Amino acid sequence: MSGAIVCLPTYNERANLEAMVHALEPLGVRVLVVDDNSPDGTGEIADRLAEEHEFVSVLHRERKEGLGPAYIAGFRRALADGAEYILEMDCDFSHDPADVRRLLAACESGADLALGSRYVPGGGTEDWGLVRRFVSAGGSWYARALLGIPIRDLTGGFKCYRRVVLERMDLSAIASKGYAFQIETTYRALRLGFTAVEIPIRFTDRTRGTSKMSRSIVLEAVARVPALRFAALAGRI
Ligand SMILES: Nc1nc2c(ncn2[C@@H]2O[C@H](COP(=O)(O)OP(=O)(O)OP(=O)(O)O)[C@@H](O)[C@H]2O)c(=O)[nH]1
Ligand SMILES: [Mg+2]
Repeated sequence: MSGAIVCLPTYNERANLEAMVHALEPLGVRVLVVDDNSPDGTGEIADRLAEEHEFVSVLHRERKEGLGPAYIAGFRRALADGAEYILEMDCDFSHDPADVRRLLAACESGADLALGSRYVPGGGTEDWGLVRRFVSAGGSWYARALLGIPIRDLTGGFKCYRRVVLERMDLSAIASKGYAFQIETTYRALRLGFTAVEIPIRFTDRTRGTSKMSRSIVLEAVARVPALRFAALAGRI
């Protein structure tokens, strides 16, 4: 069994989870579903899949607290389970499961952190309207400018970490819940001296289930970016 674990956070993903697990099966990775007590029964589907497949396991959390806390719980479990590489991925097919191999290959050939990136040549978004494009691209531009780091796509949620990156990161200090979590984890990794590479990906809109993106998630990111910069200036990260 490969040393890679894909953390799949789920909240009301009953229409996507089983297909996603089957899409990941041929890749030889382990899958850790992190479900926040989804009212639509995603957690029970995850339990059944874990019974049927040795490569699948489930972490049940009491309540929905956002992506950040779900991923942190998943990272801790993946580290405890001995994963060499730990991946983040949405469970709505916006991220192409086949790209897991490309992110893993980047880490296997030396990168500490591989980022699925929409904003490098070869990457992009499909089906997005102007507003969504503007919010996403503007968000990455804003974070890049304020933090002073050369990463084009800072808010993406398709990532592969080499184990040591998460071991060295102070996971309990991470307060971000939504997109800010993606910015914060990448920034912390770079501050620790790790290397990041951007791997071009095509991002497609979900066709099943509903988005959990909200205005408060965007506003959190807007506020967290300067807070992160100040924390770095003060030597706290
Ligand atoms: N465990 C857990 N998973 C979550 C939570 N919020 C979102 N997710 C999952 O995180 C992934 C990404 O969430 P989405 O709702 O697709 O949000 P998004 O990708 O930022 O926004 P869209 O592009 O509009 O879909 C999906 O697999 C969700 O089910 C949460 O609070 N807890
Ligand atoms: Mg999504």
